[in-house]
Amino acid sequence: MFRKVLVANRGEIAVRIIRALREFGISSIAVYSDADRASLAVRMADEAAHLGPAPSSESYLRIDKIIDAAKRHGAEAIHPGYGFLSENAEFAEACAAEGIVFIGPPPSAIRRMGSKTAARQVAIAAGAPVVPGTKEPLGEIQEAKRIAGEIGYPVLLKASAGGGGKGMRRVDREADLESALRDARSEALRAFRNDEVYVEKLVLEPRHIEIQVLGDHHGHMIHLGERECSIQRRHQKVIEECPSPVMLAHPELREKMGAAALKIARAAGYANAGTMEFLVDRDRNFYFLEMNTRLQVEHPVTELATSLDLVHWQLRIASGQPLTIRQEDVQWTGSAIECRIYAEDPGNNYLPSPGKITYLEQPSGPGIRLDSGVYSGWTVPLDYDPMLAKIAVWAPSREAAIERMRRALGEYVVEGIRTNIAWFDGILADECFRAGEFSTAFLDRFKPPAAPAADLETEAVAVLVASLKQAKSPAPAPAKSSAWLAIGRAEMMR
Ligand code: MV4
Repeated sequence: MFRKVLVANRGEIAVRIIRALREFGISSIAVYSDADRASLAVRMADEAAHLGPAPSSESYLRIDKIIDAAKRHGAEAIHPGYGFLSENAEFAEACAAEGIVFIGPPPSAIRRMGSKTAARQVAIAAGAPVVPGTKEPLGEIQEAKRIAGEIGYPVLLKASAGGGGKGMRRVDREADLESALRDARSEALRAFRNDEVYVEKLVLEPRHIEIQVLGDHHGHMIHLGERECSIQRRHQKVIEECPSPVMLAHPELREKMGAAALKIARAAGYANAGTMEFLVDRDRNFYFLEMNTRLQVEHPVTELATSLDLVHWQLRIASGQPLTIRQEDVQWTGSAIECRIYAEDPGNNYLPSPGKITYLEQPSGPGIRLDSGVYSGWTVPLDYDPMLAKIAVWAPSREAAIERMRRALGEYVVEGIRTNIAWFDGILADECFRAGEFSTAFLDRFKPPAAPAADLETEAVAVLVASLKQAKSPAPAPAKSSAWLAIGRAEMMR
C-alpha cells in the first residue's frame, strides 16, 4: 500500500479522500489555491501544497503544478477526486511518466470512454443496448436526414466530445434538422473544440439510472448496483438514491443492467471505480448513454446500501491488490438517499450564494452521513462549484429513509449564506417522489413552494406557459402536485 498520497481536488471530496487515507495509515497531501488557503481539506491533511491563484485554470486544472507538488512532497500516488483533472487522460499519462500512480483507470480507458461515439461503439461491440442512433459522427446534412428519417423523429443531436447535456439539440421534424445540426456543431466546437455530432432517438421522460462498477488489475470486475439519479435540474443532480425505486419494484432489472455494465467495462479495458449511465424508459427498457471514468459525487448512497467503501477499494486496486469481493458477496440492504447541499438561492433563480458561513449546525444521529467541506467561519469562494456538502441517510426502508432525510435537513443550520436546504422538503413531501414515480422531467414542473412575493409576475408567466404547453401536447399532469408550477428549460425532454 502507498505511504503518501496527494489529493488533487478541493471541498468535500478532498475531505472524503483524506479520511480514507488516514484510515489506511497513509499520509495525505492537500493542494490549495489562494481561495482555499484555510479550507477544511488543508486543515485536515498531513501536508499541503499551494498551487496558485483562485481560478481553477491556474490551480486545480494545472497538470504541471500538481505533478510538481506531488514530486516535492514525495507522493507515490494521486487521487483526482471528481471534476477538475479526474477524467483527463493526459493527466493520468503525466502521472505515469513521473512514476506516480494515478488512482483511477488506465489512460487508454479514460480516452476511449471520453468520446461518446467511441463509448457507444464499445457498448455495441460488447452487446449492450444503446439508444437507436449512429455509430459514427454525422457527415453531411443529406446523410443526417437519411439517418434521422430511419430512426424516426423526435431525435436528439449530441456532441461526440460532450456529456452532461451540452451541445444537445432536440429535433422534431426534418425541416428543423439542418439549422439544428449547424447550431449543435458550433456549440460543440466552442465548448469542446470538436464539432463532431451524432444522433440518437429521443427517449421521452427517461429515468437516469447508473451502475457502479469496480475492477482490479488482475481481470476481476464486479458491479455494486444502481443509483437513481433522475432528480436533477439543468443536468445538475440534486437527489440520488440506492436502490432505485424501479429496482425495488422490479429486482431483476438490477442484474440485467449490472451484467450490461460489466460487459461494457470489460470491453473498455477498465479498472478501478467507474460508472455506466443508462436511460430507462417507461417500459423499463434500458440504454447505455455514457461512462464516467471517475469516483462520482453520489458514491455515498452505494456505500451505505452495500457497506463497501469505494475509496478504500480504489486505493487497494491502484496499489495492485486484488479485488477480493465476489459478485455474490455484494448485498444491498435498506435504502440510502443523498441530498446535495448547495450555496445557492432557490428563491432567486438558484443564483450561487458564496460568502462567509457565520454559524453552522450539522445534522447527526443514527443512519446519517455528512460529507462536508465547510466549517463555521469558512468563506465559500465564488470561484468553484457551490456544492457545500452532501447529506446521505440510510434506513431499513425507502419511506423511513425519506423521513430520516427530512429530519436531518431540519437539523441543518447554515447562516451567512443562502442554501437549498429548506427547498428539499417540497420534493421529499411530494406524492410522486414518495411513490417513486418520476423521471428526469420531475423538477421541470416544480418551483419552490414559498416563492417570495416579488416573483408573482414570473409565476403568472410560468402558469401561462405551462397551460399553453399542456394545450399543445397533453403531457401527463404533474399528478397531485398542483401547487407546483412548470418552468421552462428541460421541458424539451417531455
Ligand atoms: C438523452 C435523453 C433522451 N434521449 N438521450 C442529458 C445529459 C447527457 N448525459 C444525456 N442526456 C440525455 N440524453 C436520448 N437519446 C435525455 C437526456 C437527459 C437527461 C439524462 C440524464 C439525466 C438527466 C437528463 C435531463 C434531461 C435530458
